[in-house]
Amino acid sequence: MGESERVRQQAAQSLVRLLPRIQASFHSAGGTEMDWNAFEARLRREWERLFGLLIQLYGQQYDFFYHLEQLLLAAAQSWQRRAPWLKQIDAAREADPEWFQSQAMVGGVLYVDLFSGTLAQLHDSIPYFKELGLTYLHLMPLFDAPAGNSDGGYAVSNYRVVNQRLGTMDDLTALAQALQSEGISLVLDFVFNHTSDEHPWAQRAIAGDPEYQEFYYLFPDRTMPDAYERTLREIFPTVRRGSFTWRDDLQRWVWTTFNSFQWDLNYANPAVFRAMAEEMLFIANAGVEILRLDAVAFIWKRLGTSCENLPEAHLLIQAFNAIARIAAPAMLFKSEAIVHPDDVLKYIGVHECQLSYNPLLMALLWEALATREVKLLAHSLSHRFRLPKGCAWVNYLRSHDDIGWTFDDADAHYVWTDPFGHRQFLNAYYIGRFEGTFARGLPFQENPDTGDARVSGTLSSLAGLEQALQSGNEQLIDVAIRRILLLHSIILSIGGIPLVYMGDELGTTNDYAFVAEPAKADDSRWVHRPRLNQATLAVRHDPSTVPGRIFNGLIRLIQLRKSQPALYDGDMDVIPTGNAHVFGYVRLHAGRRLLILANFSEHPQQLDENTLRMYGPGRHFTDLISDMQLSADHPLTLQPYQFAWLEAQLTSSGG
Ligand code: OTU
Repeated sequence: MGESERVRQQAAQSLVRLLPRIQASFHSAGGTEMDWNAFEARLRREWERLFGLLIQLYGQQYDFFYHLEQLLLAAAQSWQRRAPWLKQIDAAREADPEWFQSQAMVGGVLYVDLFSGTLAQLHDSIPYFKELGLTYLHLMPLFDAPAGNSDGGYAVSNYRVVNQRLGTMDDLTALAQALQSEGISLVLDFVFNHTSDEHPWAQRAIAGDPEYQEFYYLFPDRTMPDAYERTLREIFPTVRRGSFTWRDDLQRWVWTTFNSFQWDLNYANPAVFRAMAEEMLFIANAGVEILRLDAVAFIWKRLGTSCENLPEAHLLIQAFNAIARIAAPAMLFKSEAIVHPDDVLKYIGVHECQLSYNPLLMALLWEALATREVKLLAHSLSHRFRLPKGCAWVNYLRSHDDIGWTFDDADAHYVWTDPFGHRQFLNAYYIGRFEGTFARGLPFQENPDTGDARVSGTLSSLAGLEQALQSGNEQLIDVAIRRILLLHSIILSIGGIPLVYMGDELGTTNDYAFVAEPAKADDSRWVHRPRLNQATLAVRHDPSTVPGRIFNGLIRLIQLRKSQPALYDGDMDVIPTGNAHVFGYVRLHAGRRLLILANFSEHPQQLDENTLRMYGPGRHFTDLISDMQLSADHPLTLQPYQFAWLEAQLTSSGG
């Protein structure tokens, strides 16, 4: 009998043993027959997979079966408590598992406090979200977190309590339901690599409870930290060197990959996996349809490795995925892996994360904007964009984080670019240390030893609007607005869910006031997390204003996206445009085809008529952006930063 056959038998036997106990507890807690049947069917469907994953991770533990049983009891209980409106969504999503592939999908992301104040006040903005066409809304971390610096909420002190400044759990659920009834899916974070040092688990560890000390990585002296650090990358070197923090109250070193108050969880301990699975299901039941898995790369550690992207990290996420399928089936995972593109891909799959940020596209769009050349963008995407069926990219231009240059070195060499020098250039360009740059940004986490750095700044400031507004030069302002719309035109058409960082739709520039707040001063990412500006919001319909020009341009693009069946799903082919400054690709779905072209330079660019003919057999196109007809009998001229969405007319009217 082979190993996998043995595991299959073991899985079947343990299910026979566990099911009656789970069922009895389900019914004694008031669960109905119908609900149990639905649960049991999904459990049976996912069981072998879940069991196989957990036995790989934790099979050596003497109390493996105890944890397994507790996990299933918790899953059943969570399902039993799941609200009827969520069970309806479960059914709808299971019947249409590709719902998120629709071209109608458009995402937005915001901080509740900076945008509206509280969760209750956010209801008033639903008409605005609908005006923008949003169907997906990511609210930045909103659970209980330390006062003062909490890494923007990424240090969670309690996954079941909303930060009291923002409201309550009831407010959150009410909002989720209100959004859902307007066709907007709620997206929240699962910050599962670490908790804050104020989380009850950390507090019990500090109080000396050995059970909870095992929830984290604690070391009595430098022996192990030194051994690990030989192969670790420093993530927040300006916070503190290395990845460990000495705690006087514990007399221990604590593993802290990020800030010193963010304690990495020890997933080698099955109790941690089980506890976090329960927290995950609790969050799911607040009405979350897409769960953003934060910092996925770091969740498993092994001595002598970088402790990033280890195989066990994937097993863990897949196990969480199986549990979600069983007890909160509507909920999808979105991977936040801002790492090498090969590693980004490994988190994406229907059994792992159905969605993923696309950090490569993000970084290379800025790269092309700085160089005015699309060779690295075109080459990289030509072989790195395709995803497995049932999965999708979340395409973004900016997030609440920094920009890092996570392209592949070999891709750079392929287009005759030195990757190290190029990253230095890009950093200099976007933090304003390069002569003639249009960008205004700040460095983030500059590492004095390696010379590494990342970039902070809002979309508009990095695209030249801040500098242009300061100069008062109308032509520069116009060019900056063109850059902003050009970038958006790509995330809205390239395939996947476009994600708008709220504020970008109004041309929000950097806010340097964060340096006056002690809790923010040391983290330059706050420069691009500004408060919603009511004055710009008020003029958004006035086409004579800068916010109005950006807003109207963007709304038009969003509406156009939604009307184009060719933009369904993520099938995308990069094409050779024959012009170093023009990025081009074809979108194809259900017999509908769009040829998308984008000029990344401030000079007019031409496209040869022969290139056009290859994509329009009838030789006639309509540009959906400008509403102009064009013919492939002549070369096409694209104005500075112009983009075109060309639909081929199959009937030739000319001759
Ligand atoms: C994430 O980012 C969050 O997006 C950040 O806001 C948090 O500070 C951090 O985790 C800790 O919770 O290092 O600079 O993928 O790039 O996970 C951002 C690797 C980060 C990291 C990413 C992390």
